[in-house]
Amino acid sequence: MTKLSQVAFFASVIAFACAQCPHMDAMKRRDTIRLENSAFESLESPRTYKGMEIFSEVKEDIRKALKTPREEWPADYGHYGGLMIRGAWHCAGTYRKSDGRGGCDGARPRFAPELEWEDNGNLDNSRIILEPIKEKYGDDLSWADLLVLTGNVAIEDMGGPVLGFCGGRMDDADGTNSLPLGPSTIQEAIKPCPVNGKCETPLGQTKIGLIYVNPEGVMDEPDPEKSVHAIRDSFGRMGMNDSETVVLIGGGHTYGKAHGACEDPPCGEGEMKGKGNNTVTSGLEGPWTTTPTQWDQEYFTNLLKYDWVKFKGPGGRYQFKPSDDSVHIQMFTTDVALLHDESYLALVRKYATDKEALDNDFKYAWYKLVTRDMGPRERCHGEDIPPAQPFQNPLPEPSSATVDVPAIKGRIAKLLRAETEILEGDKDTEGKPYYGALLVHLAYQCASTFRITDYKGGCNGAAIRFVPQKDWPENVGMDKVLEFLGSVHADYPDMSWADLIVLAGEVALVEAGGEPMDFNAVRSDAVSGEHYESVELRDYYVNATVAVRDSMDVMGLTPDQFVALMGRPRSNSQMKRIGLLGSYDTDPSHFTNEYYQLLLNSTWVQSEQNEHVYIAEDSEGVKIEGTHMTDWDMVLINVPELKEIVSEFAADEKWFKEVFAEAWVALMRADLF
Ligand code: HEB
Repeated sequence: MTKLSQVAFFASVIAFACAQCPHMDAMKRRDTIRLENSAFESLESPRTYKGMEIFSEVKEDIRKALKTPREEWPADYGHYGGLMIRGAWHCAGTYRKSDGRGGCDGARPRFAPELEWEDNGNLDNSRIILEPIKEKYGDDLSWADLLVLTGNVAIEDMGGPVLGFCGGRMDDADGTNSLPLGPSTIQEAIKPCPVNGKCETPLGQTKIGLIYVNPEGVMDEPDPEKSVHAIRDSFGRMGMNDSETVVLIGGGHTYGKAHGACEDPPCGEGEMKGKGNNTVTSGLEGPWTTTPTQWDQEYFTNLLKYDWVKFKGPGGRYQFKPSDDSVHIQMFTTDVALLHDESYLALVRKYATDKEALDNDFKYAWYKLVTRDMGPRERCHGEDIPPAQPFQNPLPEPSSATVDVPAIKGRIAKLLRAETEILEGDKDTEGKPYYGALLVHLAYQCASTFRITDYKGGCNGAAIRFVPQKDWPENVGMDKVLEFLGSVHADYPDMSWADLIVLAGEVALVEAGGEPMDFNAVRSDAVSGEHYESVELRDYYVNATVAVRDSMDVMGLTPDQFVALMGRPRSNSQMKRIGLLGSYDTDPSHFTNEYYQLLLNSTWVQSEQNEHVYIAEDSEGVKIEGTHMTDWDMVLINVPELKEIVSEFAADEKWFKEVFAEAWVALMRADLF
C-alpha cells in the first residue's frame, strides 16, 4: 500500500467509524454499535423532511427572486436565470455512473472541495440570491432541492420546457462525500489523474476542478475536433448518450452568457468592480444567442448559420465568433465541436429545425441530469413527480405477496443437499454434496451491488440474471445456480426471482447455523437487462486495501457490517471457478467464526501462482492444505481498525453471528424504498 493510500484509508475509516475509536473498550463499543451512523439506518429512519408540501409556494418565491435586482450581484439582462441554471447543472453534473458518486443530493458545491473548483466560480453569488428563500423555509427545504428547483423555475420562467420535479434531497453537513471527486488524497488513492485535463473513469470529469470538459479545448488547445472525443467520453461517464449530450449543452447555452470581461480581474472601477458588466468568471466572454433570456432554437441555428472563427476574447482565452462581425455572439471550442462529428451535427440540425424534438428531448435530459443520483422514483417527494423514467429502473409491481414462504423455505432446505448434474457444488465433511454456500454466494452477489451513493443496484430486480452482471468474473457459474433454483421457481412462479435468490441465501445461512433473519416477499424482477440500467463493475482499484475501503463506502456499510459479511460461508467450488485456489474452509455447511480465528492465528503467505491468493502456513512454515484467503481478506488483518473487529468476532461467535445477521438483512433490504 502506498503511503498516500494509507493516509486516505485511515482518513476515511476515521471519518465513518469514529464510534470505534481504539480507546473504547469492546463492551461500550457494542452498546453504541446500533446507534452508529450507518447509512442504512438513515434510509430507514422516518423522514422529517417536509419539502414536498411547500414546493409550489417555493416556486413562486423563486420566480420573484429571479427578477428582483440585488445590488451585491446584479443580474445579466435583468434575469438571474442563466446563473441559476448553471448553478443547478454544476451541482448535479458531478454525478458519475462509475460509482454513483456526485450529483446535487447533498448540495456539496457549498463546501470544499467543490466550492473551490475553478468551474464553480461565482456560483456562491447564486446562493446569496437564494438565501432569503432558504431562511424562510429553514429545515423544511434543503439547499439541494432549492438549487435544483431554482434551475427548473429559471428554465420555465424564460419559456423553456420542464418535465417535473423529484424532491427529497438531503443536505450534507460538509464536503466529505465529494473528496473522492478530487482533489484529495482519497481521490488520489482511488484513481490518480496524472495529466490533469485527461482524467479517466471512475472520475467523471476530464480535468479536476471542472464539471466535465475544458470549454477552451483539451489541454487549452482550441481544436474543436479534439473536444469531440472529450465531450463524448465525459458525458458518457455521466450516463448521457449523444442526443442527451447535445440537447443539454445547446439547451443550457441557449440561456445566459459567459463572463470574461477583462484580462486582469477584478476589473472595472468603483462600485461595479468585478461585477455586472465587469464580471470575470471563466475568462470567456459573451452570450451564445441574441436572446439569452428566451428559450428558442437560436443556439442550434447560430451554430449552423455562421462560419465560426477562432479568436482570443477579452479574458485572454480562445473562443469562436462569427466571421460576420455584425452579430455579437460567441461559442466555445466545445460548442463548435458539435459541428465536427457526424452524429452531433445531425442532432444540431434536428434541434435547429424541429422545435418539438428540442423541447421534448431537453426536458427529459434535464430531468435525468438533476434526478439521477436520487435512485428509484419511490424516493421522490412532491406533487409534481413525473412517471418513473428508464434511468430510475422502474420495476413491475411485486407479485410475491401471496406466496407460501414457509413451503418455499422447505423446498430450498431440501435443495441444499440435493444431487444435481447442473453444476459442481461443494462437499461437507462426510463427502456429501452441499449447495448452501453457492446459494449464499448468489444472494450476496445479487445484493452487494447496492450503492448508497445513488441508491442503485441491489437484488431487487434480480439484475444478476442479465448482461452485464451475469458476466462479471465473480458471477461465473451463477447462471447454473439459478437453473438449479429453477425447480423451486417453476413450482412457485409468483415468487419473484429476486425474492427467491434472497430467501435461498437466508435459508442456507440459517440451516448452516446462522441466526434467524426476517424475510418479506416484496421484490420484483426487471423485465429484461435492456430495461434495467445495471451498475458498473468497479474493477479499477490499485490494490485490495483501497478496494475494501472504497467498496464499504460506496455500499454504505459500517466497518462492523463489512467485516461480518466477509465471514460468510464461502464455496470452495465457486472460489475455484473464479480462478482462486479454494476457500478458507473445507466444509462450508457449518457456519462458524472460524474465518476470524484462521485470519488471526495463521501465517499467511502470498501464493506464487496467483497474487490475489494467500495460503496459511503453520508454525513450522508448512502450508496448510485447503486453507486459502484472498487479498481482500488480508486487508482485514492489515488494517488495525478492522483487525480489532476481527479479534472480537474471533473471540465471540455469538456476537459475530448477531452482527452478521443484522448486516446481512440490512444489505438485502438496502434497496427497498
Ligand atoms: Fe455551460 C455558462 C462551459 C455544458 C448551462 N458554460 C458556461 C460558461 C462556461 C461553460 C465556461 C461560462 C461561465 C461564466 O460565467 O463565465 N458548459 C460549459 C462546458 C460544457 C457546458 C465546457 C460542456 C461541453 N452548460 C452546459 C450544460 C448546461 C450549461 C450541459 C445546462 C444544461 N452554461 C450553462 C448556462 C450558462 C453557462 C445556463 C450561463 C451562465 C450565466 O448566464 O451566468
